[in-house]
Amino acid sequence: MHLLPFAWLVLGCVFCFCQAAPTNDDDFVTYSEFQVWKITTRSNEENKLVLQMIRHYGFEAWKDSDAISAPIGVLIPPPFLEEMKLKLAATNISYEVEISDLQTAINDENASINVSAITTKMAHKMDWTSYHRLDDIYGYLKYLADTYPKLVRLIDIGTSYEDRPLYVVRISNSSSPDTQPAVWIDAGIHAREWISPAVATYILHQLVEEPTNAGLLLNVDWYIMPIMNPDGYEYTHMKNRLWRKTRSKTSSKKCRGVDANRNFGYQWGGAGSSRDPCAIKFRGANAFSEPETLATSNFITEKSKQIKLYLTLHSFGQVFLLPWGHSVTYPSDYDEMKSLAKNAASKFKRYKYRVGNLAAVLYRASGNSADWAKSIGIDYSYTVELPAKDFLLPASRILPVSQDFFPALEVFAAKVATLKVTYSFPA
Ligand code: 0X9
Ligand code: ZN
Repeated sequence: MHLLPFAWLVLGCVFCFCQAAPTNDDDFVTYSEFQVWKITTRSNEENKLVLQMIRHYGFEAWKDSDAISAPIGVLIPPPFLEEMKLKLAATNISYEVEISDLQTAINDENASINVSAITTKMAHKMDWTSYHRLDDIYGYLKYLADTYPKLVRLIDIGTSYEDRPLYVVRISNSSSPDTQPAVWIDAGIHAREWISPAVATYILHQLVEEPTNAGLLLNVDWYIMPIMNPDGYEYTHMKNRLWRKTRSKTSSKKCRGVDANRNFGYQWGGAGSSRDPCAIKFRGANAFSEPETLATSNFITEKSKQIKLYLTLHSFGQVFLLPWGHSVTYPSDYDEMKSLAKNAASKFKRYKYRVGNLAAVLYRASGNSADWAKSIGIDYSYTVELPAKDFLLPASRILPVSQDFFPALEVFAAKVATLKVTYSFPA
């Protein structure tokens, strides 16, 4: 059943910072006539007023920055469009309609599908001109491991809530892998941020299949997990394009899923996370309640002497975020972390990124993965918000975004290659 716009009225709390929640979780969610507005406030008072309205109606804010000057993106269901227009006009607050019909934008996003690979029995179906389903992505990982056995190992680190495998790809040209310093990259923690797994698989492709990048493998191992939340990812393809969380059952019968980026076990439960299972930033019943975050953290912990740099890919915002995210405080080596990120960001030609502390630049996010990685002693830990205007990004932008991002890895690899692996020998 497609939920018609008027059904949102009947459902009562529609968007209450909650994930769009159809009555039946198997329903396809349409965003027909939903709009995304960019509201710009000019003073503290205006900012407060807008945030109050968002809270009052239970709308979802797309990037609710703490900074007053930052425009607030708001997802507005059709029944509230007129009322919001009038309210903003009455208070003289300006806004732009960024997306006038969200479902059309969703339909257009991934319009081009890779027909050639489907019809011509290629070894894999991966390309970077469309967003792919999980099977294609996992098929590509297997293809890489089969085709380049000396370089690539596919590591199954566990299973998701719905029993899908969780894969990490190790790339190493060392005769004794696991002894070199390593870079970790993960993507797809948030299901709807499709550009993130797309960039992660592009990175895999470049590191493994492009001989001119061999220098990046000198003295450095790579661990890449292109999809940390495969259940959520599939759900965004099949049912609800804007799903963010995992798909686990919660204490609430009507609301599923945990925000995996609030579920890591460092400062879990603090500011910027919610105890409400229906909230979009639901932290889970306890730290690492999700099989996805638990398996990932176990794997990283096991390799924590080797992994020197943790990079987690999100969208959107064009920013490198540094710990801590749980509060506006800074690790003692913040300046060192920041200067490396600035160097990396200086490689970007097309899209300019900001570099800064997560809580200061954006908002607080207790239980996020990058804070946790830093807390277990990984020297460099970054959250990257890739470029996009919002959570949708036309597939034609996958390549430009990926190509622009890739050179940053040279800076990271060069630094990591100079760091020593600290072994803990058994007594
Ligand atoms: O809220 C989040 O989890 C991130 N933004 S997003 O729009 N991609 O959801 C920002 C915080 C992430 N911070 C770290 N992982 N350090
Ligand atoms: Zn995210």
